Amino acid sequence: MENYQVYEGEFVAGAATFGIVVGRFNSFITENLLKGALDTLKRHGVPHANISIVWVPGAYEIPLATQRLASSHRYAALIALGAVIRGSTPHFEYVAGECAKGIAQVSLQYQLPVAFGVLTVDSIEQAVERSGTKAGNKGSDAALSALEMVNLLQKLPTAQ
Ligand code: INI
Repeated sequence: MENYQVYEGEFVAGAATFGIVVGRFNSFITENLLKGALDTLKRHGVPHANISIVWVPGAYEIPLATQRLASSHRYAALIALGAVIRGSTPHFEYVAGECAKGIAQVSLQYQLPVAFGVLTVDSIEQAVERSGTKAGNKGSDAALSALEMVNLLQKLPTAQ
């Protein structure tokens, strides 16, 4: 890779501050996503004082709280955690879709990493698998991507 400029983030937190927005709906799942995210941040040296946790009613409310945190300019990255489980209701499509779209908008609007740790699954079993059992913990994965993106953005060139 000689002569290329290659940019890649490392899992280095430094003094970075993190905001976590977590949906209370399906809290038996989201509490485990939160545990995973906190554990990962802690293992990478982020002190408790550098982490804010915001609970919202459900995934639909995550974008607004995320936007508020982003507009405070106090955080190096945000982590969105939630569990949208399809079940038998068409509600799923609206909640999951608006949540994902809103989070992406906030991230681009504020040029801020907002990690997407919102499960969108067909069943409770799948949600359990992805929140700390056999398919890992998507809260931990989201925290890792937040750490990586914070570090990457510190390295990437900005407009002069
Ligand atoms: N919220 C979730 O976080 N997960 C879900 O699975 C869910 N379902 O299925 O309805 C859900 N609904 C609530 C929604 O996020 C809002 O809190 C509610 O509609 C009030 O605005």
